Order: sequence, then C-alpha cells, then structure tokens
Amino acid sequence: MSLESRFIGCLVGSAIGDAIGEMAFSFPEREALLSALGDAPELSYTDDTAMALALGESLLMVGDVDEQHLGETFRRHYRQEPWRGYGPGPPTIFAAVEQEGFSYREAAHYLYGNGSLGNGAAMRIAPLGLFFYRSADLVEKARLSATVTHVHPIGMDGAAIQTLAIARALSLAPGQAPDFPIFLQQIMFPGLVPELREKLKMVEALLARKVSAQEAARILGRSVRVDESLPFALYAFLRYPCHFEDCLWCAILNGGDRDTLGTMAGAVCGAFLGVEAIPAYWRGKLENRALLENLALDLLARCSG
Ligand code: 8NA
Ligand code: MG
Ligand code: MG
Ligand code: MG
Repeated sequence: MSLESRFIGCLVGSAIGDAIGEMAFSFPEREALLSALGDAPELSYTDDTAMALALGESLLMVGDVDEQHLGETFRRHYRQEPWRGYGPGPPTIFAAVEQEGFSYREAAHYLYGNGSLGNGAAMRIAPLGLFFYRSADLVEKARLSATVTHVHPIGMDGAAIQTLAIARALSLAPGQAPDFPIFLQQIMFPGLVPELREKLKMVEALLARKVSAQEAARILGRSVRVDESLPFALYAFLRYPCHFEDCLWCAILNGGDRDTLGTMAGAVCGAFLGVEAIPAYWRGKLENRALLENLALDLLARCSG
C-alpha cells in the first residue's frame, strides 16, 4: 500500500470518524445510525477537523510548529466558523488574546486553573503526526503544538501519544494486525504522565482479557478529558485494526465524547489501512473531502525528518 493512501486515509478517516461520531449523538444505535447515514446528503465534521485543517495549514506555511502562527491560524478558523462545536476553552483563549493582549500560551495557562486537559490538542493532531512522522522530535513537536490551547501536562501528553500512534500506524506492515503490546509500548515515551501511562497499560490488559467493548469504555473512560477518551479510542483501533467500520463503531457506539473518539480512532485506523479501506459511500459524502486529500498530499510532499 502506498504512503499516499495512508496519509489520505489518516485525514479522511479522522474527519469521517468526527462526522459520523457527531451523528451518533442523535442516532446512538447502529441500525438507526446506518439508516441516517444512508439518508444524509453530506457528512459534516466538527471542531476536531476544523482545528486539524488549521494545524495542517500552519505547518505547511511555516514548515514547523510556530506557537504564534498556529494560534493565529486557529483563531482565524474559529472566527470564520464559530458554529463547529468548539469546547469552551479555545474561544476563551482567543478572546483573552484579543482583549487582554496575552500570548496564546499565557492565556492557555489561565484555563481551569492549571490549563486544559481536554482532548482538544489530541483530536486535531493528525496533520502533525503525518508531517513529522519520521522526525526524532515527534513528541516535542506535538507537545509544543498543544501549548497554544492545552498546557496541562495531561493535555499535552495526550497529543504526543496520538501523534506517536499515527506515526507508528503508518509504518506497520499492511494487512497484518499489529501486536498490541508492542504497539502500546512504542507509543509511550520517557516522562509520560503517570495518568496516561497507567491507562495504556489498562488498554493492554483489557485487550488481553477480551472484555466487552462496553466494559472497556466504562473502565477506560469516554469523557472530554484526554486521559478519559484517547485510551478507549486506541483500544478501538487495536481491537479492530483491520476493519475501519468496526473500529469506528467500537469508538462511537459506547457513549461519551463520540465525535472525538471517532476522530482519534479514525485517524490511526485510516493511517494503518489506507483510504481504500474506508467505505466509498462515506468518502463520497464527506464535507470538504478534496481539501483534506490535498492537505494530506501536501504534507507528504513537504514532510520533514
Ligand atoms: P476544553 O479545553 O474547553 O476542554 C473541554 C472540557 O474539559 C472543559 O469544558 C472542562 O470541562 C474539562 N477540563 C479541561 N481541563 C480541565 C481541568 N484542568 N480541570 C477540570 N476540567 C477540565 O476544550 P477542548 O478543545 O479540549 O475540547 C475538546 C472537546 O470539546 C471535544 O469533544 C470537542 O468535540 C468539543 N466538544 C465536546 C462536546 C461534548 O462532548 N459534550 C460538545 C461540544 C464540543
Ligand atoms: Mg467536535
Ligand atoms: Mg476544541
Ligand atoms: Mg468531541
């Protein structure tokens, strides 16, 4: 399978996971969701993908993570499309930058007392995982990109784990289910916060014990906190690595922050399987598909490391 297919699969898989995950709030049962998907004229994405597009745009313009440029790009996209379903944090930061003259990082520190540990920095990270997939500085780049909105160590490390998961998925042998203990070991890094390290160990134990997905979701969490959502998204991928739809159903049909669980699982699964593994009738309905595909190809053409 080509790297082109995997880069496109990552961004398209992520956006489709976002859009279908968002629909699952209204249609939480699989049959009703399938029926609604058949009727829907378009699959519309939310803030997860809007912020990913902004991150990709900034990386291509600067060639690196530049806090100020990235913050400005996020803020401009938000002002153009404030209705995408943003969490409360980013708009609060944008207002503080505009009204108080803070830097993005400064404004991000004031959120929730000690910075956000929401899943917002991880949900948008796919373009960075692609752009730096061969870089030795992957963790550092991901954490730096997070600081514009998420300075809590858990929020930053969640973004770094998802970046490593995408980079690792790109390099797995195609068509062969990854060895999950090895995969999980490879997405941990020195200094990783204990909250996320423990959760990744729990993912391994739950996969080994073959508990139900519902039970795994309950134990791992599925909230807007990154340590209570990213582990279950990775569980969904590792449980159904070779089947995009089953991976997505697992991620979004067990409650919680469905759009973002779909985004994070879809990015990793799409990077592993390539775009052809994503149902064509979903791809055909995806909002701004050409924009996402072109971004993926531009990131591949310019990726560093
Ligand atoms: P965020 O930074 O505002 O964080 C999201 C939420 O996490 C906050 O509203 C807080 O409740 C909680 N939180 C974050 N940091 C802390 C902390 N240090 N202490 C206590 N609570 C904290 O936004 P974000 O960009 O991280 O958010 C991403 C999520 O919001 C995604 O799911 C995205 O789709 C969006 N969103 C979610 C929902 C939902 O699931 N109900 C609805 C609309 C939008
Ligand atoms: Mg969203
Ligand atoms: Mg957000
Ligand atoms: Mg969400």
